[in-house]
Amino acid sequence: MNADKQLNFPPQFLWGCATSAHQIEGGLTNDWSEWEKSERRVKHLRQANLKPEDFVSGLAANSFVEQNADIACMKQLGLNAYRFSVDWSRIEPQPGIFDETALDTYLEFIKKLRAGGIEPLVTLWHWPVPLWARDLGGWQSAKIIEPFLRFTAKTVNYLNAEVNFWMTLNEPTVYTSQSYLAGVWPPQKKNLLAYYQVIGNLITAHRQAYDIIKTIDANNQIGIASHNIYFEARGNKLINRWLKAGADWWWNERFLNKIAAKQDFIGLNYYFHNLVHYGFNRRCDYDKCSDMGWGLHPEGIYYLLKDLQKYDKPVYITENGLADKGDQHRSWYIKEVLANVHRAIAEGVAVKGYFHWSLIDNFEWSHGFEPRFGLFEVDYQTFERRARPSAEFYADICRHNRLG
Ligand code: IFM
Repeated sequence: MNADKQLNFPPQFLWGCATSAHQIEGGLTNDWSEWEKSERRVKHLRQANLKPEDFVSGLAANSFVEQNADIACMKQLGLNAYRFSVDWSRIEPQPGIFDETALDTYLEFIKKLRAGGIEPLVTLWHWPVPLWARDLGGWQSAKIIEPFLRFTAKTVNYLNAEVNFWMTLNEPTVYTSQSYLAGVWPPQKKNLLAYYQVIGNLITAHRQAYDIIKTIDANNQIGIASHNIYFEARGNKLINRWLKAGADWWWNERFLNKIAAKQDFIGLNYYFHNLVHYGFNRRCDYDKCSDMGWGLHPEGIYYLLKDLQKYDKPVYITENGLADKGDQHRSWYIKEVLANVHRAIAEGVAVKGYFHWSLIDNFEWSHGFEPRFGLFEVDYQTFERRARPSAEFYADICRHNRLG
């Protein structure tokens, strides 16, 4: 793919960045914040010779307070869109009791975005749940659905005048496999039945939330963020093509198919390529790797976008990025990914926006603060944001709606 010539993007293309509440806001009390400090977690980290305090989200990037600093970063980049999530535990700290001060803070933030010409995309659930919802059984229990819908209705009604794009769920397949199959994330289960129960409850929650959000305002555009992996059949061998087809169905399509009638757009989060053979290969034997050892394979996004054409819906790339503290590969990766996005658009895929993960450094879940995904570096002592060189590279693209 030749990314060196000038490539123009369609008019009204959304150029954004993405973040999530638990990873940047700070000061949250939810199932994740409790788990970060739990005996089991602390013991595990100590056994691995790691300092448990480096893995507690705490004040994170203090973004709930540092709204203006984050908006200044967006303006420096020339963004016209921003994807972020609200935190359920902050909005509904007790069942049925809503904190309107928290909602007002989100509303004020969104109004500032709008005043700066930045379109908000609001994610309702990006993984943590309130402690009282955890105690109902979390997403494993169907009892969580009604409270989730209540929270959805309250939040959407409150913010609706300023928001057109809603995302109900972030990466349901990642959450479910990490939390209920691999046992890595809270509640650390390794249980196939629980896994299926959670998937089922998330599907129901999305479908019903879709109807609620549409009833509040028929113009609302609603989707989820789907974490799709580019599975490539090694050597294009028949057996590997079968394996690929199975993996595509299991990981990329199953959830999207179940909610196909209840989504106005598809949100694609792209990070991984996987060379499929008798095993599944995600090792870092690529030319370039992120600080997390994830192989960088920009072409994968082209194939995933082509695959999404069958849904006949607009596509927003709601996340794509890398941990790269030294900013060695970020500009190259953005350039190559966008050249591949452009190629898909030229071949008819209705891609309407790109959101880089992430605006600023953030708390990377079980990996703590070490992975640095930000176009802006965060000093966790002072909360100062400092542009990495790739921020200027991305800004040039956003300002001109053009690569090169
Ligand atoms: O940080 C995460 C985000 O919360 C969900 N998508 C992948 C990102 C990088 O791992």
